Amino acid sequence: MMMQDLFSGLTSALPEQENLAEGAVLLRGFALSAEQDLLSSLSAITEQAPFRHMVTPGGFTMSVAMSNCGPFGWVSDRSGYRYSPVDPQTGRNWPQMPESFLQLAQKAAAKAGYADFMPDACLINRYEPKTKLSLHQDKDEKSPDHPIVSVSLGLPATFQFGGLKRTDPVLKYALQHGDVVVWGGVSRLYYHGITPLKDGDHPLLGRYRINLTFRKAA
Ligand code: MD3
Ligand code: FE
Repeated sequence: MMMQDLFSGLTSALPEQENLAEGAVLLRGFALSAEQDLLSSLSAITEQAPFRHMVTPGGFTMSVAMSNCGPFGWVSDRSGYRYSPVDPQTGRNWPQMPESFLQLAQKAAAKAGYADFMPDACLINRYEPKTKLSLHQDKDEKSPDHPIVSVSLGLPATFQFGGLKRTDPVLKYALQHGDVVVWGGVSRLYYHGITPLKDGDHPLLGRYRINLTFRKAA
């Protein structure tokens, strides 16, 4: 325990590691030691594959702006959702997954009990105030037997997750800059989303929240 904790009362009472559901582990602050590397790699990626608002098969433009890195990227348009090795906006492959991204994802997965996680896709979501992500399941990956590792950076968000059915009751959690969540086991197919982002000013990311999700797509 830090000396300060004994008498300041200012440090957080939240546990460093918490089980959110069966197979889901929240690692608070796990990405903090890598934040500089993550943010500089992120800038290099989005210079090559700029953030864009994708269109859903139903014709709605998503409020989340997205990019990808790694062998596969998640894309959506009027014809559906899928993983593609090519960025449809540039016709080029997605940028390589940086070593700092891969190492963080593997370290987090191992800590949560998934020793050999080999992601081949990293979806990068960018939120600004009012941006939301409606309740959904992640089902576009070939197998749900691999976990998903999510990394939150920048402004805090309220994350909600329920169960296997859209109508299952939801729990809400605050996700802060540096938090990492590993979703495996049955929780891998739970409905989840992000409530509209509250305005704020993050010292490193200003008015943005960035979420990285590492997946095994193929
Ligand atoms: C639970 N992203 O990209 S991260 C997504 O913050 C996505 O941008 C949100 O949902 C975001 O698909 C939530 C937490 C998360 C990610 C994937 C999950 C939770 C999950 C997959 C299965 C269950
Ligand atoms: Fe998701």
